Amino acid sequence: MATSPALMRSDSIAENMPEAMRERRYLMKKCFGRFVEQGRRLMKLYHIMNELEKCIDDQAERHQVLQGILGYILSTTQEAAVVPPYVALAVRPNPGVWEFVKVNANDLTVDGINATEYLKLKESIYEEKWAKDENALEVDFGALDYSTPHLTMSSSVGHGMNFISKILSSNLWDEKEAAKPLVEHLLSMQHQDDKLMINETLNTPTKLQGALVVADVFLASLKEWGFEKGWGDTAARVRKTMRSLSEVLQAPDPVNVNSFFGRLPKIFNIVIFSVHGYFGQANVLGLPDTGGQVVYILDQVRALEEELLSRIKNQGLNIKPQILVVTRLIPEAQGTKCNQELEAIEGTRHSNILRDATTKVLELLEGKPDLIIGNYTDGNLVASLMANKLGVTLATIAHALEKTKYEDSDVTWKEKDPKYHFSCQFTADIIAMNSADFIITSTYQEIAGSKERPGQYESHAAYTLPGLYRVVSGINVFDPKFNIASPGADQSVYFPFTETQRRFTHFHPPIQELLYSDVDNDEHLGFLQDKKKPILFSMARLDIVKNITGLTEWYGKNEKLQSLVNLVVVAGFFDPSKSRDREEMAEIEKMHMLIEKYNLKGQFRWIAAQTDKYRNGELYRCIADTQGAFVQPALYEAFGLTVIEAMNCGLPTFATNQGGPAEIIVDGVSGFHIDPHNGEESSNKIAAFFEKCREDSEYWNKISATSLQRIYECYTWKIYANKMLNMGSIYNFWRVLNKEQKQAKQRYIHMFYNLQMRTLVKTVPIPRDEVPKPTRRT
Ligand code: UDP
Ligand code: LCN
Repeated sequence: MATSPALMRSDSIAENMPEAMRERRYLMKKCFGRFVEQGRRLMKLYHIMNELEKCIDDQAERHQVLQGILGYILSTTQEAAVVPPYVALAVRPNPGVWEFVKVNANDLTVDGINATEYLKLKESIYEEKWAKDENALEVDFGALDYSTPHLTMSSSVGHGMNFISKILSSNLWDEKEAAKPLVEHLLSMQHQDDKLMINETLNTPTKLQGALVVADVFLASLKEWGFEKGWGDTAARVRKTMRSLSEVLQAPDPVNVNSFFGRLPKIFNIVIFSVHGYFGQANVLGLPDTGGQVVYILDQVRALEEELLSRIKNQGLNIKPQILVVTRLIPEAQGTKCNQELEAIEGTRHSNILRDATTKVLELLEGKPDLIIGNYTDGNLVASLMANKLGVTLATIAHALEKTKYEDSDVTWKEKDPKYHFSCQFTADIIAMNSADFIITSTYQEIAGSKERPGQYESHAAYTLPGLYRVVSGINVFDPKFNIASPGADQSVYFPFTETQRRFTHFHPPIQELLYSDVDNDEHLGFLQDKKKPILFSMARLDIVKNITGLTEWYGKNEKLQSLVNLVVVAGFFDPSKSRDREEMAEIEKMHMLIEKYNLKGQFRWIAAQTDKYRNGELYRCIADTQGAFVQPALYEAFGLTVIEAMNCGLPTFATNQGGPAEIIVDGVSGFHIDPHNGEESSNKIAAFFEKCREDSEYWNKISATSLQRIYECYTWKIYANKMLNMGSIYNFWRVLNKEQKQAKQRYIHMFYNLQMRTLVKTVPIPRDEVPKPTRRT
């Protein structure tokens, strides 16, 4: 990892680089000469490092250069646009922080340039004429962010709500009249025709403060003093909410601002859009475009409804909350209920799936929703259109954005558009991000990546689709709209194996059969000779990125691991001819090949994809009974629900260090990280764990317990729902405070949508004209 040798945070690269270049003039001339030698091209960090190695043969000297300022600059360069004699570097010293410089390879002069100039140089590698066109369309969302305060530290990215609480508290503290918008906000609160919180009697901060003092003493006659419903269901709770508001008015601090907004009766009805794939409650997992996202939304609905019911009760209100998940109606539903217009969500009282008719939302809710949540590109786009139309607070979620999945997908969009429709996808994404009042992510890396790798949102800061438009400022990861709210796992299904009373024992016979029977059938293949060994377990879709074949190969190559454990994987199915997905077919064939190659029969069981989550929950626990472990070996994983499902069951977990799991697990404490690109190291690490468990009988229990502790502290739906509703309330006020700027941006988005998006969608064939190949989201 590159550490800055002499550069201070405030130092600019453009200021430091010339002097550093002078000190190594001879070498740098040689290096930059090599960079431009091959003409126009886009170089990535690994190209730069390769060239550097070739230029400086002497290892000691190379080491010295890499340790210095130049080494720091070059190793934090994400890419370089080479347009001889210039080499323009896009340097990323910290997550979310970018600087662009242009070096002349002939005389080594260095100029600081802005994003526009950098993008133009980059475009000229692909479409020079367009790059030089003064009238090429430039999109600049940042120009409309003139009044939004931004976070400054990379480490605080993703904690927007805390930042906003800070701003609100310091604003309220600043001047006497500063509380006026808050009073107006409280005055505007109502549910259908019922007024909530306060009425016109208390229409100034002074009157409200005075009344709060009196009301504290005379709770019985609240209405007389100008207070309405919504303060609490008991005298104690009413008093607490009032004191909380008094504190906000008299001595605001971020904590009491946050807690007061959390108590406000602001959200009753929520609309969630999830348009892609098959959205249903049974028989859908594994169908095109349908994976953890469906699990996420259904669990999210249950958690939000529970939290809403508890809050509404505590607020002393008798209001029925409603959550509607709006999705596509699919006439040929392949044995699912995706052709049913309205379907109640199991485990909820007031939540439904609505298919097809968005106009029905208003009818079903008998009014506007209080919060709209979008999911993924298509869901987010529709959600943003509806939220804008109705003037409702908008949250967006997109656990895996397409842009970062394919290298240079922006500059090479034309060649990939017929298959992937990137132009539409990126346009929809940037519209939704900018429309959103707040953006929810599961992890930090989703927003701002890591020290080495830019985040998914970060990659939308500045990019270009040559020939179409250039985005000079798309989204700023320091915007306080970003919030990390990680999902949980359904704890009525995924609970510790030690809770014997709750266990779904009726599944034990079929699970025994699934794991240990000696015959092959449609559901399982291979057998376990030594039934006493712990089981190393994995479960995922059979996609390349999930790397189940990688895990099988690591196991096949590692005799030590084979001697310690059996391997059981749940993934896809066995007959490649039944798959509609070319990638999956190849993975199925590879699995069969690996079983033969490493002669895995007798210690390896391949189970076909499972659809019953209750049985899956018990399956994780049965694996824990064997003192086994779960492995998530993905080449990249946005979040990784299986990781937290396994941990919830008390199963020690090894998970990829590429993506979300690297944040979920604290390596060596609450589980282990593995490097999917280094199978030998990873399988040795797993083997070492099982060896240690043999030596120390308490070690397995210790890791099991710390995994659970980690889950309870950070990854539960209760934490998520609480955060989500607090955000809904606080960002609702924030958008009122920033009304003018919001409106200006909305007008800009409206124009962009009408002039660009609507034209672009016409280029996308409707699905029935296409080959039935799903667009992978994950
Ligand atoms: N899953 C399942 N059966 C399978 C494979 C996976 O029920 O054969 C479930 C798994 O329990 C989890 C979800 O599908 O709830 C996968 O979510 P994850 O976030 O791990 O990956 P995604 O598929 O969304 O990429
Ligand atoms: C999408 C993914 O790729 C997974 O990593 C997540 O766990 C899933 O959605 C649910 O958020």
